[in-house]
Amino acid sequence: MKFVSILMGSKSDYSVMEECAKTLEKFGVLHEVVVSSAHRSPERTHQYVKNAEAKGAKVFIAAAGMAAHLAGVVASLTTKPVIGVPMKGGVMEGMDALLSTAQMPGGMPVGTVAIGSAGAVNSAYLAMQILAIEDEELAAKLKEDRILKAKKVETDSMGIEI
Ligand code: RP5
Repeated sequence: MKFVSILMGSKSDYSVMEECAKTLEKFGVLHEVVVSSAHRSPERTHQYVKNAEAKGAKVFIAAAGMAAHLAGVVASLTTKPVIGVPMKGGVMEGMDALLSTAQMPGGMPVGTVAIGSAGAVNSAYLAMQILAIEDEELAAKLKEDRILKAKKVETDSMGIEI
């Protein structure tokens, strides 16, 4: 069964990554959330990615903070798209995680989104946009969502017509 896999380096990342899961739920996209660390549980991470791919994971989302190697490790284990979400925290408020996640060597990409909450939500959207290439129903839902977002801008503009 096709699904999106969400990995987090720590349970402490879930307060932010919950928004990713909720966004996927809103669109009815199957997903599973797993805590596994690149550093604290490397073997578990390897085993999970291999099993998840065999079970039908089509896109991996990996969130981690500080020396955030989780997305890079996941990318080393699969040729499915990997989206990295840098978590805030540590002394650099997520800049350390952003660079650790994004600065992958050539040929080993991690599609990296914004630090924290916006990144968590965008990781879900990006995963869905990837799935929607071959899922017309999901593509239609994403288009409808864009229309609603544009309408909200108009509503928020307090009666000023353009
Ligand atoms: C990273 O270290 C995790 O992804 C988390 O963002 C950060 C801190 O982890 P905890 O000490 O809260 O478990 O590996």
